[in-house]
Amino acid sequence: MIEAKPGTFTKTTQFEILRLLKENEGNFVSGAGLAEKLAISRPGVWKHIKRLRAQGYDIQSRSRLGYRLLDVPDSLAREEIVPNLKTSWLAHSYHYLKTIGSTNDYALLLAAEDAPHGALVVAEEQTKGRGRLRREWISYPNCGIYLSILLRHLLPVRVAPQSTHVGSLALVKTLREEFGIAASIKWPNDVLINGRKAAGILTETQSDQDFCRISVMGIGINVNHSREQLEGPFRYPATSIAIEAGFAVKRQRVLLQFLSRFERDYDRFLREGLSVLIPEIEAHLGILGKNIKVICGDREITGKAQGLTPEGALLLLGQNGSKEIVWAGDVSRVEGAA
Ligand code: BT5
Repeated sequence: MIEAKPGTFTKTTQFEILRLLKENEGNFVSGAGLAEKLAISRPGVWKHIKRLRAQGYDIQSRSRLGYRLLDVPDSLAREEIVPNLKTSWLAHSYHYLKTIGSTNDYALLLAAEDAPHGALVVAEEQTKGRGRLRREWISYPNCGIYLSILLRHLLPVRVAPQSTHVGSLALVKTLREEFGIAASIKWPNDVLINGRKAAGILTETQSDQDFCRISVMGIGINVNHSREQLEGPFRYPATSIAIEAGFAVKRQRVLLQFLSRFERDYDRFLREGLSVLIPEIEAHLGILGKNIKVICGDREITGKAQGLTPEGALLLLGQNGSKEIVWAGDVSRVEGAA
C-alpha cells in the first residue's frame, strides 16, 4: 500500500536561498541581495529563512548585515544530498520522504511510473519497513537511513538478486574507509559491526520467465540509534554505527559515501559479473573459516564456511567432508561470536 505519490525535482526558492548562503559560507549575505537575486520581496526572504530554521538550519540574522549560515541539520533532504553527489547516474532522481510505509514499495511505484535507472528513495522513517520473508524492519525516525535504489537492467533471473552482495560490499567499505569502523559482511544480506547487525538489505526483483528488468535494492542502516532502541528482541543482536563508534555520525556523509561506492561497484558488476567482486567480498566476510549453522526454509545446514562461489552462493564443508552450496538462508550461529 503506497501512502504518497512521487514528486519531481524543482529548484525551489528555499533551495536557492540555501545554495547562496552555502556559497558564502561563514559570511553574511544581505537580505536585499537575496531578494534581488531571487526576484522576491525581503519579507519573502524572511519567510523562507524562518522555514529553514524550523527545519533545523542554524541561520544568524543581523540588521544591516543580512543572514549567515552557521550549521546545517543532519537531514537527508534533497538540498543537503543532491548538490553533493559524486555519482553519474545514481540518486540524481531523488525522492525524499519524511515518512513512508516502505521505501521498497515506493521505489516499485516509481518503476511503474518510468523513473530512471538509479532513482533513489530515502525516508526519515518507515512505518512498514520489511526484511526478507516479510519480517519487520524497525525504522526509528531521524536516526537511521532507509533507502531503496531502483535498478533497471537486463539480467538473467538468477543473477539480479546478486546486487545484494554489491550493496553489502559498498556499505562495509564505506564504514571501514570513511569511518575506520571494522564492519563485516554476514552472508548474504547483513552488515555487522563487532558481531552485531547494523544494517540489512532486501533486494526485490521483477522478472519475466528468463530475464529481470527491474530490481529494487533496499537498505536499512542503524546510524545514530541508542542502545535502548536496539534492545530487541531481534533474531540477531543489533547495534548502530554510533554505538560502536562511540560518537554520533553524520548520516549525510554515510549516504553520500555509500552511493559513490555502490555506483562504482555496481557498474563493475554489470560489466564484468559478480565474480570480479568476490575476492573483495570474501575479504570482508566475517564467517569465513568458521563453523556455522544456516537455516534454509525448514532445513538446517551446518559446516565450515569456506568461501563464495562466483555467483555469491556460500560454500560449506560438512563434518564428513561433504561440500554443500547454499544459495540463500539465515546464518544463525557463528562459532566464536557473542
Ligand atoms: C533484512 O532482512 O535484514 C533486510 C532489511 C531491509 C530493510 C530496508 S529499509 C529500506 C528498505 N525498505 C524496506 O521496507 N526494507 C528495506 P532479514 O535478514 O530478514 O532481517 C530481518 C530481521 O532483522 C527481523 O526479523 C528482526 O529480527 C531484525 N531487525 C529488525 N529491525 C532491525 C534493526 N533496525 N536493526 C537490526 N535488526 C533488525
